[in-house]
Amino acid sequence: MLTLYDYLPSGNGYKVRLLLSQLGRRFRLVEKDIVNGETRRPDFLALNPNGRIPLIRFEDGRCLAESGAMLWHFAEGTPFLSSDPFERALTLQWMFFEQYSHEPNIATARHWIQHLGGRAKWTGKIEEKIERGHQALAVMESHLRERAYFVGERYSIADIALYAYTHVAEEGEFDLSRYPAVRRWLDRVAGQPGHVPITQGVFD
Ligand SMILES: N[C@@H](CCC(=O)N[C@@H](CS)C(=O)NCC(=O)O)C(=O)O
Repeated sequence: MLTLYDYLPSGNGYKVRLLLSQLGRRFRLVEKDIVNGETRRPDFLALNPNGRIPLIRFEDGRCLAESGAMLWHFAEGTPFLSSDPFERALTLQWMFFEQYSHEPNIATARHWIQHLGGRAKWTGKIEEKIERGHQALAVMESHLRERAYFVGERYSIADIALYAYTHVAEEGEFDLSRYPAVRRWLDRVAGQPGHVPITQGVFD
């Protein structure tokens, strides 16, 4: 069986849990407490030298890190990833946007506020994260004003990648009422068959 090393509040891990759940693929969950440095210990570093979850270990022992790589791998050949070359490139465009312009700001602000001491402790640093996070949300809002999904007018791994931290952005003190098209898209994604909430780690 597949093994997913993960930390349940992690949006990066949630992307993989959500896709596997929607594909009906079973996996074993091994939780790692990132706040207590469990991914920085030798046993885990032997699996992922980058010291981060999520990490997938396949039945044959091979490991795959990076949530986007996992989404791509598991979605290949399924309706969650287009076979059209341009739509595949657009999927990567949004996934790279998520990793460079969205996640480093929105996920980091949320992590600092929720797990690493609260907003006041990060005064002087968090303001830039909030400003850049809003810039990313504004890009999403402008795209979604005219469209239901990010690529090809249907739900795909581009939506999963962006949903993971957007739907919990308010935990990072991002006011989503400023982004009505994003909020409608969040509802659309949450209504997809097989949807599971962020803290659900295993199949019932
Ligand atoms: N680009 C990576 C980011 C992975 C990442 O930042 N993981 C965080 C949790 S969301 C982590 O494991 N942090 C623990 C640490 O750095 O020690 C991905 O998308 O999977």
